[in-house]
Amino acid sequence: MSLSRKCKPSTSARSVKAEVFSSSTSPAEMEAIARRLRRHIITMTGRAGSGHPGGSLSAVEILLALYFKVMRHKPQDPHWPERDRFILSKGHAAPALYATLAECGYLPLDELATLRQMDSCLQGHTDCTLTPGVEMSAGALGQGLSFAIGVALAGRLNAKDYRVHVLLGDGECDEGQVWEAAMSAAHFKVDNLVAIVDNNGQQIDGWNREVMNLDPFPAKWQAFGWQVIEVEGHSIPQLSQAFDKAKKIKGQPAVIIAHTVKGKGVSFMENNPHFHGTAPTAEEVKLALKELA
Ligand SMILES: Cc1ncc(C[n+]2csc(CCOP(=O)(O)OP(=O)(O)O)c2C)c(N)n1
Repeated sequence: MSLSRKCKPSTSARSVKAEVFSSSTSPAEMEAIARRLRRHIITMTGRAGSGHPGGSLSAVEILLALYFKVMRHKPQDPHWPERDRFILSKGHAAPALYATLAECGYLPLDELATLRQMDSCLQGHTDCTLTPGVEMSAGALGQGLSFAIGVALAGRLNAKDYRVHVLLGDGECDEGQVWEAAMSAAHFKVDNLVAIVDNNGQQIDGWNREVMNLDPFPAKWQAFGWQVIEVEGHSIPQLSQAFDKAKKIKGQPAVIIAHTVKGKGVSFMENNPHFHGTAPTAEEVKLALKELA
């Protein structure tokens, strides 16, 4: 017996209107959506009493740029064969992805309140059999880049022009599989693929430089045959430009190293490893929502 159910279809005005998402969302609207995404992340994890708020908050603008500016996709048709793909490799940041999918219209906003419940379609880590718009079940770190390369190569074999985007954590890059995959993407000249690293400098136990130093991080990707683009990861214009630039790179994969802040947007969560995998208390939810009002 399955303990989880599929999400209800969305009936939001946005999703009914949206055929293919276009990049017409204004900067002010983008800022408002970013704030809403952060509010969703706080409310969802606070209500669930568990989850990963820190690495969800750091990824907000990356997801926003992709889903509202960069990618070609149809919320009403999650399996549309021509869609650009987004793969969340750091699967613990599921709240950020669920909030983004709900804001786009893949699922109703009120589903967000069910995060991590036994019968919810929104599990603590992503499950592609339950949530519309989720491309890969994740949670075991290190696998998403390999998966994304497979999806990108399939696109090439099938003469499809979709692009594949995969979001990794920087702590996740401690995994050897990431570098095996990186090597193969360069070898096979996978240029319909963009990896984004949410470079917030922290992982589960604190700062990367203390747990496992990744430096020199951009030089490592370059040495593995990737084009590296570095951006301020909370700037939508910089992210959008980086994705445009990545699209023009031929014969080589591209990685966007997005410099971000873990817990971004909530003063007491920023750069605080406690909120890697701990939900805010009811009091902290109140304080956070006040800051994000
Ligand atoms: C294979 C594997 N090992 C360990 C974990 C436990 N774990 C969950 S999140 C995390 C830290 C990830 O750090 P990072 O990728 O930097 O994520 P972010 O800081 O962006 O949340 C770890 C070790 C896991 N999910 N998978």
